Amino acid sequence: SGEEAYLSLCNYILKNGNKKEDRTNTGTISVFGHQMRFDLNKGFPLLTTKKVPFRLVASELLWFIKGDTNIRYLLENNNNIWNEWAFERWVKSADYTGPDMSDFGNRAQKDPAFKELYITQMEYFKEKILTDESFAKLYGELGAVYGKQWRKWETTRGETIDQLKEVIASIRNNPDSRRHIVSAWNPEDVPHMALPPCHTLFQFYIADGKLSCQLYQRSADVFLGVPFNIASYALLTHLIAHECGLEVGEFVHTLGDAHIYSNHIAQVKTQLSREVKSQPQLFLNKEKKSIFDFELEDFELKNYNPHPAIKAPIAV
Ligand code: UFP
Repeated sequence: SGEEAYLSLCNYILKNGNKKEDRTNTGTISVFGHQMRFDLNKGFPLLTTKKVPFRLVASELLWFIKGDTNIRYLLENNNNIWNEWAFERWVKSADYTGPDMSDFGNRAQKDPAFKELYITQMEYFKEKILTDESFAKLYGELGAVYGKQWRKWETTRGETIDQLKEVIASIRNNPDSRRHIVSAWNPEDVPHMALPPCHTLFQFYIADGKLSCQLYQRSADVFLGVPFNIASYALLTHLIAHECGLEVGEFVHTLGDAHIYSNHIAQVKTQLSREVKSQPQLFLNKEKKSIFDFELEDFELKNYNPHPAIKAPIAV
C-alpha cells in the first residue's frame, strides 16, 4: 500500500535527514525533494499506523471547494484547525481588550497558567464567531487562503478566476491537455500571509479513463501535516473524478522541504514500530453530481480500523 511509501520516507529522514534550524525555533531533520505514489484503486490512503481524523480532512476540503475563507463554516462543523490564525488577528486588533495574548502558541505549550487563560479567550472567540455575524465577518475571515486562490483568484484587471471550475472544464473537454493546473501560490499575496500556502500547486492527468493528481508541497511536516495532506488530496481526486465521470488513478505526492521536527522523533519511532493494516474504502453519495454540492454526510469511509492516534506538539 501507499502507507509503506510514507513509512519509508519517515525511515529515510531519520537515517539521512540534515539537521536544520527553522522558523519556529523547534529544529528539524529534513530532506529536499521526495515523491510518494498512492494507487487510489487499492483503497483510500488514510494511514492505519495511527488514527487520522478523516472528518477534519473532509470538512476542511469542502471549505476550500466552496471558496470559503471564513472559519465560521469550520466551527459549525466542529473543526478547529484554522482557529489560531483568526484568533491571532483578533487579539492583535484594537477591538481586543482581554489579557495579553502575544506569542500565545508558544506560551500555551510552556506555561500551564497561561494555557488556561488562553483556552478561556479562545472559547469566547469561537462562541462569538458562531453567534455574532458581524464579528464573524470581521474576525473569522482569513483572507487570501486556499479557498480564495482556488475559486476567486484576483487579477490585476479586477477580474476573478475560478481555477477549480476551469480545471474541471478542461478535464472534461480536453482530457489530454498538459495544463490541468491549480496554483495556490500567489506571489502578490505571499508577503502579506501569516502562512504562505504549503500545498502550492496541483496538476491532473487522465489515462485509461482514470484521473490522477500530483501535488507539489513546498514544506512538509511529515509527522503531523503530511498524513492529513495525503488524505485531503486523495479525497479531492475522488471528488473531481466523480464529477467528470472518471475512475480514480494515482495520487502523486511531491515534497520540497520534507522535515521531522525534533520533538516528533519519538512519536515517529512509535509509529514505525506498528504493523500496517488494510486500507479503508471511500464511498461518495452517487446522487450528488457536482462537487460544489457535496456536504460532509455525502462521504462514507468503511473499514477504517487504525492504531490509536499519537499526540505531538504542533510547531507554531
Ligand atoms: N504544514 C504541513 N502541511 C500543511 C500545512 C502546514 O506540513 O498543510 F498547512 C507544515 C509545514 C511546516 C509548517 O512545518 O507547517 C509551515 O511552516 P513554513 O511556512 O515555515 O514552511
